[in-house]
Amino acid sequence: MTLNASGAASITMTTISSGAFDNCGLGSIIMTQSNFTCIHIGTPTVVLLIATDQNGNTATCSAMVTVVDHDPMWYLDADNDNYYTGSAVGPCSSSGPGYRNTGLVGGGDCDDDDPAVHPGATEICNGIDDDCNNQVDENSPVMMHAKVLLQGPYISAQQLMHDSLRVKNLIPLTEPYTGLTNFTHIGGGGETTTTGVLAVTGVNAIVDWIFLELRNSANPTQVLATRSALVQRDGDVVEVDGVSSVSFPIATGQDYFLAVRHRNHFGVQSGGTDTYPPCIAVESDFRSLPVDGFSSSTV
Ligand SMILES: [Ca+2]
Ligand SMILES: [Ca+2]
Ligand SMILES: [Ca+2]
Ligand SMILES: [Ca+2]
Repeated sequence: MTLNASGAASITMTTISSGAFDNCGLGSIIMTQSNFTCIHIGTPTVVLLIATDQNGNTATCSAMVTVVDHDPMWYLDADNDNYYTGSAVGPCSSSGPGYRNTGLVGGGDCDDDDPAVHPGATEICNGIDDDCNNQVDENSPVMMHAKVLLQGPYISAQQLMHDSLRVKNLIPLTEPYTGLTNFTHIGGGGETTTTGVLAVTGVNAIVDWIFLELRNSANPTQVLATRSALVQRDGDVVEVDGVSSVSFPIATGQDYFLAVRHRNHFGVQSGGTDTYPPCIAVESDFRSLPVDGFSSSTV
């Protein structure tokens, strides 16, 4: 028999015998043991059922009871994130604070003091292994902080671009490059922003959508990934939220050329490749190029 979660179990007379009878009438039936606990695990116990009739005659039958520990077992989940660490222990083992036997999803919690860390957690850029797969900050996208100035809206006296398109509500909420000749999205496309982002004024006001390309370090004519992004008046190239570094879902730790393109302007490409590590936005400053966008590596 199996102990319950409290480490207890019991048997009844009918567990041993379906019944007893006597022609002269039964006097009494006793069972030598009915309750079992952790101390009975491992060593079989003989239980006797002794029936006595009204004349004092007795008859006996016996059963061998083997007690096994409770299943499911207890597991240590000290941070209560539903993932345990270590191996299971039974109710009769030294389960103490932090042990649970219900509601668990699985084991392998590599930090049982941090409920944000467990198998299946989202790996984020924080210098630790959030999902317990022995890799730190894997799956990080390539991130970049590019700066670029467009000649058309550039006001040299202010060293800023004007944001007339935004003021006139001419910036679409969805990027305009999908479907345009000479702009082929790879991985990107369909990016959208919000009216709230386009309501920002000042040096961080949005000037327009631009088109970013990461290109093969061994063959810069080969585009590996694209993203539509926004450019602010001071030249910062930002995500569709208007502030964040631009992310590409492409392998980190590799070298790429970066090209910045616009539907009404010449594009530019980085003069050399940059290595893009996980979780770090690589700076790419194109503002020192001639403002018409030409460079030795014009694309
Ligand atoms: Ca845990
Ligand atoms: Ca944890
Ligand atoms: Ca990881
Ligand atoms: Ca991480």
